[in-house]
Amino acid sequence: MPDKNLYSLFESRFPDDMTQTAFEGPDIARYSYADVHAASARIAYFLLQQGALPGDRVAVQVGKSVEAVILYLGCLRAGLVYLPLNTAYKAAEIEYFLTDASPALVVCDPASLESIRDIAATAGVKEVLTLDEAGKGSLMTGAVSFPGHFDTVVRTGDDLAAILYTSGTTGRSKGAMLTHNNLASNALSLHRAWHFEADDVLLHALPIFHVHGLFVALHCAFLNANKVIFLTRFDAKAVIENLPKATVFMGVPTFYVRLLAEATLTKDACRTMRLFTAGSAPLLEETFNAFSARTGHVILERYGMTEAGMITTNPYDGERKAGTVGFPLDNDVRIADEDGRILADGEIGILEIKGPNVFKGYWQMPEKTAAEFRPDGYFITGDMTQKGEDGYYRIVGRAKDLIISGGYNVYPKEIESFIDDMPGVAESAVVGRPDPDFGEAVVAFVVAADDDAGATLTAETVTAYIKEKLANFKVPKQVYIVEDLPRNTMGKVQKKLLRDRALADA
Ligand code: MLC
Ligand code: AMP
Repeated sequence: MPDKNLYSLFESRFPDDMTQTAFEGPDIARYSYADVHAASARIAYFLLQQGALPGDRVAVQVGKSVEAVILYLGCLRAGLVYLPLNTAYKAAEIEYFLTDASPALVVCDPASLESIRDIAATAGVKEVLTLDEAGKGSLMTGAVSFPGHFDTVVRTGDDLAAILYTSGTTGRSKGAMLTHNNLASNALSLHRAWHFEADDVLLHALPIFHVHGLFVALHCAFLNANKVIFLTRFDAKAVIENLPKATVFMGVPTFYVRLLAEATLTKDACRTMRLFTAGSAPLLEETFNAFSARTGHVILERYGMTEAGMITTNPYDGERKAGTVGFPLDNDVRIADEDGRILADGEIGILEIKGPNVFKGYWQMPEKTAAEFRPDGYFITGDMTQKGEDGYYRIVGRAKDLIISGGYNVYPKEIESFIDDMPGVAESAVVGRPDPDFGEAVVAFVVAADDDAGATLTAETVTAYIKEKLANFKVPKQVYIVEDLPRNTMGKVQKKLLRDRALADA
């Protein structure tokens, strides 16, 4: 059986001189490719020795460190399925993921060990290991005595490499199953499209529990054994200080808004750079224009999603157009109406895609998977799209009720269900409001119940209630207590009116 393990692809591109730098950064030690290769071997051995078997899931909720990246590589090598979780998730959210994915092992920050151990025990997890932001914990102490050579487990292209949870319009998160082939094909497409070269240096400031920071950015670098300047969090000043050592930077639009707020972002600071890319949310034309005026660099905007990696990109060589996401990568795309009727060029409809990058389906949700694919295999993205006369694609809206705040997806339904369960609440509606920093901000409209708890309900008590249980990026930036929700004659909440009100107030 030919080996399609993604790690084997990376290994085939490792440098002849393995002492070359893989990672360095202001807050971390330097790691060579030899260090990364040996450490991922030790982790692969250790995880298997802990009782995990190839195909088992390893759920990981840890801060950003090089060791966390090496853990991802170790999982690939051991044939384990990597399941990263946003560090902002709270206990109730984690409980859902662990119960749904039934991982063999969990790796968490030592600070959350106690609460995660309880949840893990209920979910039947064999072992909980720890890894902190400094790269220390029982994972590393357990792995250290194992050999630095490991025969990477052979995988077919169709075997799972990772499961990434994405929220759903029904409020229940779905685990997108990504295969070794999905990840490898997309990495190779991007590497080619964006002209990665041997001497590129990637400045990395994204979180590593989502497609953008984990796959898009790191995979491009690994395919050329590039050096990665690894920032453990996004800080605009630190990014600008490190730009003169880098050639490529990738960010969500909020990163660019925050970089532009710094006077030190100048042409000179960008003198070594060859490429800035943006995605995960729409990049405003004003940000695109301000960035090119200030730095002389035209941001390359691309579009993608958890289920498919990157789908379209503006051209590297041709014109990069503001407000567009360019052309399809190595996947077939078409624009259709809600019933699947294919529309003519220029018409606005929902983008459907098919290709080697498109995921295998949602973990243990065959009905949901079937509902999001057409019979001929096209996946329905839910993004309203238009192909212009110039051939460029534009994402003009969303058919799904989704808010993207600072690059994180928030599904109103999840927040509404949560608020509706609060004592004193009759009902609620959650919408997005334009926000200069996060692109969109979450706003909630809440109707108090006609009871004692309802009589004392305030915006502050609603916010505090949500903050205790849900990830902070889901917490509404504003809560309105209202008499009732506007409804149409069918009884459906008129979210547009709520959006207009939130916008007028902003
Ligand atoms: C943090 N907060 C957010 C938030 N991030 N609120 C809304 N939206 C967000 N994205 C909260 C904080 O907890 C804090 O709340 C308050 O807002 C201000 O925090 P901050 O210090 O300004 O936030 P910071 O820690 O600097 O984080 C902002 C950020 C981060 C932009 C750096 O959100 C980020 O790294 N975003 C990138 C997301 C990403 O990688 N997406 C890719 C998904 S993949 P409080 O209450 O504590 O004051 C994908 C596919 C594709 O979509 O196409 O790429
Ligand atoms: P996620 O599920 O976190 O992977 O988010 C994917 C969603 O982000 C897509 O379905 C789009 O709605 C949105 N998205 C990603 N990139 C862009 C972009 N460049 N412009 C507009 N929306 C984008």
